[in-house]
Amino acid sequence: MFPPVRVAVVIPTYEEADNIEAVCRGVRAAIPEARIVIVDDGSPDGTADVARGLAVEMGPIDVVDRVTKSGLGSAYRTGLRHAIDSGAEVCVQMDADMSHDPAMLPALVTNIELGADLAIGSRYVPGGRTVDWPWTRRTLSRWGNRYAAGVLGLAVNDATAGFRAYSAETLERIGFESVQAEGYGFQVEMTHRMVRAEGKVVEFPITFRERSAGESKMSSGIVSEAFSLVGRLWLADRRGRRDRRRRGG
Ligand SMILES: Nc1nc2c(ncn2[C@@H]2O[C@H](COP(=O)(O)OP(=O)(O)O)[C@@H](O)[C@H]2O)c(=O)[nH]1
Ligand SMILES: [Mg+2]
Repeated sequence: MFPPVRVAVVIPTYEEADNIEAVCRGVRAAIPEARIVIVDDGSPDGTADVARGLAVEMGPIDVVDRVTKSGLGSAYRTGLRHAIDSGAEVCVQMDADMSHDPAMLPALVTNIELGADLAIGSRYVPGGRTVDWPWTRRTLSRWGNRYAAGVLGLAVNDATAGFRAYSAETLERIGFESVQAEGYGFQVEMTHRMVRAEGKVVEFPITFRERSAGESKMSSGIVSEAFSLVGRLWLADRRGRRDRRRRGG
């Protein structure tokens, strides 16, 4: 048997009052002992209060309140730090809108227990898929991922996925708090760091279901940030290789 692993599930929220109960119940059912960390950016619909109410009934749900909407990347940095400081050895990130099926949590966590540094819930490996996404979003996501993986040589099919588990130790090793990107760029930059640090990355197939309640916060700014980020990371890699050559390494 493996030793017990302490798991925290980090869920960033902005205006998810209609979804937060279902996702918390799903997480509890899948991994009853997991600590749930909700990072809410002052949602006007009272998401944070709904979550605090659930904590009374369901046990460890930490609500980290931030005053204004400050982006997905910084919400993850805050939530992952909170999770590690609470003693988590495995940190999961997932969306609040039920796009990520909580029933897949044990599979992601088990991959970390078995030695992976990053386990990605992947839409783009055999067995993975997206449901109810308009073809425009599916195309953007699929080709965005091909572009990022091709340019950066990542050998990862779903580098923008938001459903993933990390070993806490590796998160510290890659210095996750200095990742600057927001939106999908955050996931890409984290994946890039993990690959460059020679972390073990595995992809596990999931079905991603478009939300049925609330609204997406995706914007054209988030997409263009991710595209230009890939260019910046490529340049940084090139400079790194050149410097190593000059040092004779
Ligand atoms: N705390 C916080 N959460 C956010 C922010 N933007 C998006 N989210 C949350 O991030 C998750 C994914 O966002 P979503 O709008 O569903 O993006 P999509 O799935 O790509 O359309 C959801 O749980 C959102 O509530 C933000 O600025 N701050
Ligand atoms: Mg969503």
